[in-house]
This record gives sequence, structure tokens and C-alpha cells, in this order.
Amino acid sequence: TILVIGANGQIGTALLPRLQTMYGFGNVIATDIRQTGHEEAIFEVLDATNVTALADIVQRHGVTQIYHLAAVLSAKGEADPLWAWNLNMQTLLNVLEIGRTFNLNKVFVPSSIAAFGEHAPKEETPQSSVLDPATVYGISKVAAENWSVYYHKRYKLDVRSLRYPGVISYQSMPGGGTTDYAVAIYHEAIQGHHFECFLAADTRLPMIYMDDALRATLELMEAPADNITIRTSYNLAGMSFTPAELTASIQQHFPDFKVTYAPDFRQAIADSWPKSIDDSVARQDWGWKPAFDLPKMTHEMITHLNELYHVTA
Ligand code: VAH
Repeated sequence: TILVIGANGQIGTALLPRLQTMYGFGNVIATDIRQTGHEEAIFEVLDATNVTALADIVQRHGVTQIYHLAAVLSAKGEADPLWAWNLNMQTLLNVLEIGRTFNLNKVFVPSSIAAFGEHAPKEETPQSSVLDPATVYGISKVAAENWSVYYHKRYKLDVRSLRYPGVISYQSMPGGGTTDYAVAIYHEAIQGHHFECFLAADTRLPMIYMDDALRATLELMEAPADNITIRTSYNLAGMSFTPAELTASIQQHFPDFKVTYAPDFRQAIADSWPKSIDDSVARQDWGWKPAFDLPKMTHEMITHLNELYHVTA
């Protein structure tokens, strides 16, 4: 039985149906801090900072794997650093401790390109680059990577992790991230609105389409344990683009779409991150290969969002 923590979030929302298809509807338990949506799932309200509540759910459902997808993201974390740190770390340590004490088969703990900072190479950032993050979110990801290694080495807990780039999806809105502009921009374009971008036009960031992000996650989790040589977190790449390039790809479909730029505090966060990622270790260890480039993603996003907004293309 698989437990998803943060099932209402951007990744959880999209991952849930995949897990249900792969492992059977009755073998996937969705949890989040409150119940919104997911009427289609077995759902439990869970505050993952509460280890007793987490243990109770794991026990009652005979959980064998956890996907820990609850976190405060980069931009939101900067508004209240200690709250973000406490939430991200407490939930992580609870998941790892439950993994150890209940002898879980596998645990998935996401990291992010936000783990990199000023001193990592910006282009094709290597797997083993120095990690000196600029945000509380990034600090919590680096700590999570080190804790994951610790639990794997010391307790043989099979913790696996990906350093996600910005994830772009139509299924739900992300909340509180620096890469969120790349989702919001599609929603505005579809509705015929103008879009004001909170990052400068030439801010290149690593991104990935949700379909690729989910496939990477499931391929990593299905790989034989012996193939997993990285227990901190795997670099993962999909594509890299700037707001100007994303705008141009949307204008292929909506020639009149207009974007203006008003960079705010999130610009400094974006500037501290890599522009592109070297994911060759993931390719070697478990055969990772992205399928979506920018034009293909834009086509898919517009198709799905058209259905959502009931616009006929
Ligand atoms: C954020 N989407 O913007 C997240 C992320 C790559 C960045 O981890 O905070």
C-alpha cells in the first residue's frame, strides 16, 4: 500500500491517478492537511508534522511505501523562514522515522534544483556540485538529501530522490514557487488575458513537463535498488527556457498574447539557481530520458487547458 503525503499539491494531484493505475485504486492512500478534491481517492486528513497521526495511518492501512510531497516552496518560504524550515524538516524527519520503525520498503523524498546556489556552475550543473542554497527552501532540501543518505546508510532505508526542476502542469496550480510563472502564463494566455511576469525576460531556468516528471519519479522508484548509486538526490533535466522563449512558444498558438515584465523578490531566487542541469547520472543509472521539449509541452498545455476553460480552439 502506497501513502501519498501532500496529495493536493501540484505533483501529488497528478501523481495520484498514475499510482492508482499502477498499483490498484485500493492500494493508494491520499493524504493532505485538508480535504479538497480527490473525491475519487481513498483520502485521510493528515498533518504530517504530527508523527503519531502519521504512524496511525501507516499502521491502519498497512502502508509499505511513502511519497512525501508536502513542502513549503521557495518564494513562500522566504516570507516566514523558520515556519518553512520547521514544516519541511519536521515532516521529512517524521517520514524517515516512520520509514525506519515500520520497516517500509521504499520512501520517495523530492529535492529540487533550489539545492544549488551561488557557487555551483550555472550551465549543465553537475550532479556533484557544491550545494550552497540561497533560500530556506533550498537549505531544507540540502538537509533532506543528507538525512536521506544517513537513513540509507545507517538503517538501510530505501530512500530515493530527484532534484526536480520547475514542474509545469495543467492539472493544478503550484503554490509559492519561483517557477510558478511558467504555469500561470498558460492560464492567462488561454483566457485571452495579458500576463505580467515576475521574472525578467531572459531568466533561464531548468523546467520539466509534469508527464516527464511523473515518469522520472516512477521509473526511479521502480528501478532495482542496486542501480541507485545516488542517495542524496538525482539531478533531473527536462528542458531549459526563459520567459521570453516561453512567450514566443505560446505566441505560436496565440499570436496576440502579450507579456510584460515586472521582476520582484523572486528574481534573486531565480538568479541563484542553475540555468541548465546535467542529468547524465540518472540516464546511466536508471535510463532517464525526457520526452517533452518546449513546443511539445506548449501544445499539450494549451490542449488540456482549453478543455478546462471550455474554450474551443
Ligand atoms: C519552486 N517549483 O519554485 C519550486 C522548485 C525548481 C524550483 O523546487 O520553489
